Amino acid sequence: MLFSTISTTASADVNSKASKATNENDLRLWYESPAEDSYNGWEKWSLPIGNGYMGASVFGGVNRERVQLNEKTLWSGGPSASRPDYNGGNITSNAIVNANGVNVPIMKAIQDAFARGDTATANSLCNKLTGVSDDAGVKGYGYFLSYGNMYLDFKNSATASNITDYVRDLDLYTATSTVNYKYDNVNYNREYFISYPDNVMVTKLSASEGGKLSLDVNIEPDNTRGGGPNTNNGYGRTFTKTSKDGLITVAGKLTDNQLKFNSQTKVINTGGTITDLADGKVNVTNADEVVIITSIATDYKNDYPKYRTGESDAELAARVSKKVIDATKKGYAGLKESHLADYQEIFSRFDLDLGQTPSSIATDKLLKKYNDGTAPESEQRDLEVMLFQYGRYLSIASSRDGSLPSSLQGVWAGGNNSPWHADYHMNVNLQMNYWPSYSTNMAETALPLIDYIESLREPGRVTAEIYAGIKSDDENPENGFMAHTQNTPFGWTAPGWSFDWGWSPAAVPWILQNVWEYYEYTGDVEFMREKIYPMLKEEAVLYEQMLIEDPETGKLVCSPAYSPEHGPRTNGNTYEQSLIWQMYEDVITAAKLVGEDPAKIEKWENIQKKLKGPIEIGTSGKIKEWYEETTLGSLGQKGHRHMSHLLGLFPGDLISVDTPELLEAAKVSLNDRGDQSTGWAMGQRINTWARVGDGDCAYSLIRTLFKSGILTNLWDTHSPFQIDGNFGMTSGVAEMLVQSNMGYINLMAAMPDKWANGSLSGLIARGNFEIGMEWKDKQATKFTITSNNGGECIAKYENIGLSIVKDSKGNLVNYKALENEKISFDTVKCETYTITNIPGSKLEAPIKLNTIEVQIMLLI
Ligand code: FUC
Ligand code: CA
Repeated sequence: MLFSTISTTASADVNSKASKATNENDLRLWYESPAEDSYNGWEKWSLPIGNGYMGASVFGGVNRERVQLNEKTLWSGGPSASRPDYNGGNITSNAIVNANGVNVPIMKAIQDAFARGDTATANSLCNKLTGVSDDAGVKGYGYFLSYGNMYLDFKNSATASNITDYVRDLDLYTATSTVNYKYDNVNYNREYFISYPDNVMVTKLSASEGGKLSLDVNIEPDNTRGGGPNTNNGYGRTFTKTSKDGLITVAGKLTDNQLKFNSQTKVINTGGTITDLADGKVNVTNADEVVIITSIATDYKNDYPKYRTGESDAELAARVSKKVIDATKKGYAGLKESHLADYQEIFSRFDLDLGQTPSSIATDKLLKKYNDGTAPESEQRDLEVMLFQYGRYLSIASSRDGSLPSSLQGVWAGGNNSPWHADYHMNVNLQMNYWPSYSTNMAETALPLIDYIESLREPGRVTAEIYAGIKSDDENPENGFMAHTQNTPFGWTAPGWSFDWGWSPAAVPWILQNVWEYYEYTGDVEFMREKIYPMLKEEAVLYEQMLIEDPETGKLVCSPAYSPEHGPRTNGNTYEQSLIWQMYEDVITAAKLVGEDPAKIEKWENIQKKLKGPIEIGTSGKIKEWYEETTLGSLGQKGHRHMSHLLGLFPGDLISVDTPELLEAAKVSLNDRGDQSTGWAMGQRINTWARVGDGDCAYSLIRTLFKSGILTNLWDTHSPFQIDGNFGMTSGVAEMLVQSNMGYINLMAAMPDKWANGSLSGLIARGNFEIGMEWKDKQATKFTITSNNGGECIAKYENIGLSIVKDSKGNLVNYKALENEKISFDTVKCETYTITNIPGSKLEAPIKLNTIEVQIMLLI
């Protein structure tokens, strides 16, 4: 085995993979040198672990190990003693006096100006339709901050140049990172994981000889501004650090908003001695093995308007302390077992085989070979499957029930000045973070998103009242909430401080698609009734009041509008109209399912019918992005990274293979946008080309993404590092394999030539059907469909109407052959159906017989 040399130093339990793995390097990111100790090293080379609440990035330094620590709620901004009037960024006096001397929200005045044909006034009034500017960093927009670093300073003379067999890795089967090397004939091993069930980070140090571990353990809060724009990011903090009985306690608060934080790090030695040092570090001398347990928390709570748990310093400390004490009692083996059980239960649900062979070269080298075209096919597949599964890994690591959702950088920040504040952007980014959650069988990782969007309702009502004049009160409770391009965990729902990037009310209808899809995939009606429908309904009610009649067409339009992030300012656009259409589509379906609000359903159906657009084809044969667009490029920029006018194709349902004319126009628009773009934008293009049904185009986008959008640690880069593109890639691959948004399961929907042979299991289609597939020479040989909820299954594949369907007992299942290569059959909950004997696509004009006859014919 070529790769055996790199595994000799790892301890046995680290190498024991889930049963699927056939090879040490299967789904393993690995490198032969440490990440450089710098921001650049963090961004491109460090390896991320996390449990939704906490994140850490392992550098793997030889003499000095650095583990960057993150806690998802450590945010500056929001309510503060220094900002008694914090109001989520809303400008409270956002009203103007109209010609009649009456106060009206600016939005209304802009609409009136558009209606009068006075676009100059409309344009200039848009400049007022903003939130509070927080360029100076004092109004409370805030930053996701870095907690700090754990440093392990080893007391030997090992350096990068006098050791051998150095390997650090991240194993996606075990969600564990290790560092291994050989120094002076001793094998040293470090292991790191963050457990969700126990909410602690566990570090284990071992060596092949006793008494070899001597080091100082240090937790260093991040009290530096960090590089980047010269703003006040609120990084400053006061804290105390003490060590006692091997426990390092850091306790303090952020100066900006008085947010309390506490971390406790317990150092446990086997053999040797342990000493508390005066500066709050812990020294270990001559130990055989060391286990370090870390837990971090803040007193943040996603509860408007205070956003605090109300805990005292002592109560917060006690909460963290309990985690560490419980984990210490449980011990390393027990912690590892719980971590693996929890993580693998989710991760192992989806398996993808594209004929890959795990490469025997380090991941950064493989990436290079992939990009310069010298990697053999099987290694190309290896990297493609790895990036796909990495997106699933990153979801599980950055978004778990009870945590805030995954932000622009998941749960990782390498300093206090993260790009775009590492916030929640909703004009594409947060949506993309959750595109793969359901189809790749990790629905529970989307719960933080659903909770978070729900938490925007209360502050969002204030924004709706101030900006759109739509008020929620006792008479009209839950009368509509608004949020825009960017928001924070402190309910910042105001538009941004510049209209042109900041105004985007349709961001909420858009993110509600991610919320609604939880129901579509899981079929959990009760959850939908309690949690999802009320959100959709409130938004539908908002738009009942916000839509106005377009003076030219008499249709309903939301105005003003701005296509992210290139405008221009118009009276409605395709972005907003198609998202509003989809929101009504989903809320109507939801209301019918829960059997509520018949009057509303009628009203919403009328509104939906009267919507301007949503999709129009222009003179250049493209999907128009603006209704006043003449030829391609006559408004806005050609080739722009955002594809907001194509949201009806993906993730929406307005344009599909079933609307060929619109689909053709969408292709013109897609080609106009081009392949080369920023990381997330290429992620979006993969999904969109997959919906076109063009697997080769989608595949070529994956190659382009690898070339210019993937860093050596396989994080996606915009640039800089932005995690959405990772999730976009994973979702895109799932869309290439199977689609289910058009009322049926479209099997092998967009297979590229490069993936001619393969198999998969565990892909989820809407209706909670779990799909397995096997294919050879691009021809399906077998489908399995497990019906998790029962109900009718409609599946589409070429010649599927001539195949054989059997249940798990081998009984033939009677199906109806439908038009357009579809079949339909009733399913029993928890039963698995196998579809085989699918005639190859070469078959000429298959005669459609009734099912029984076909099955009999094929059996004899
Ligand atoms: C959107 C994009 C940018 C960037 C930012 C975080 O506004 O247009 O490219 O990804 O989000
Ligand atoms: Ca949909």
